[in-house]
Amino acid sequence: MKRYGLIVLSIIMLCSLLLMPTALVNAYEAGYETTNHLATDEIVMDGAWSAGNWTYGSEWNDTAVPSNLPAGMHWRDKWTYLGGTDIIAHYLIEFFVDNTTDAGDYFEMCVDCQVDGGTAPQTDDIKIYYSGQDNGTLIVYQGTGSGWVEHPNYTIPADVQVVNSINSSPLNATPHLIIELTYDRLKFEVTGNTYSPWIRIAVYDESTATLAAWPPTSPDVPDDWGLETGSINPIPEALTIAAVVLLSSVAVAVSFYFLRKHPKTESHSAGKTGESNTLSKACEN
Ligand SMILES: [Ca+2]
Ligand SMILES: [Ca+2]
Ligand SMILES: [Ca+2]
Repeated sequence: MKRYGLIVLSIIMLCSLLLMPTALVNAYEAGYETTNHLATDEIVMDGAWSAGNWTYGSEWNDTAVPSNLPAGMHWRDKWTYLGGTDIIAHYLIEFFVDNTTDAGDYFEMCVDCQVDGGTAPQTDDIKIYYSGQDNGTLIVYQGTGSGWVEHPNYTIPADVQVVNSINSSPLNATPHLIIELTYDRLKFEVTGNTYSPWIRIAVYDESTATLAAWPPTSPDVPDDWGLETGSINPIPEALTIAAVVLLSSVAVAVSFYFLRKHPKTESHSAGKTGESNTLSKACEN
């Protein structure tokens, strides 16, 4: 009997050890990460890169660039204090393939406010959903444990605001959809201790039936969203302007090399074109 008990105890301990990594590692979709820095400048909500006297030369240069951005889509974010203790999050989303204003266009951002994941939206999870364009319909949803219902308590634009335009930008000279989103973190109780929620951002163009999502996962499965790590520090200028200068220098150096070493005798392939980011329309609310 004693031996039997020891065997059972050993099996339990072994199972505990095997389960431990799952329990300890707070998993999000691997490879999808960014840092949300304290803004150097507060944005102008006009759905475009606003002209102005910006510290880093433009409205959205004081931001990090997320890893693994999908082809055809770009987003970045920063945050500000507004009137004391409120934490205001600001997002820029650009969708290069969409230059049409369609009723069926949408943008959505899911936020796991308490970073507890799950296979379905929980009550701490929100989804900011904007359909159409140009004063489109903006709704904030809250998880129920199995799906989404409209959040019972929010006001526009005090708690959440979305403004868009079809415009050119420093990221792409061809006019395309540009979205600016601002929302009050404390209103929706986003991770009060760390301000590092899991999030998912997606845009859909009805005209081309193109969905681009970061990560390319379901809006209904918090376990599969990416990580946004909040930082109380502004992004070091060295990581923005200097990085652009460095990349430009490398591009110039590479161009110079090929011009010098391979005059006329070789034709260089233009390279692999970007893969289509046309995905099936995974989920429409
Ligand atoms: Ca702006
Ligand atoms: Ca469109
Ligand atoms: Ca959650």
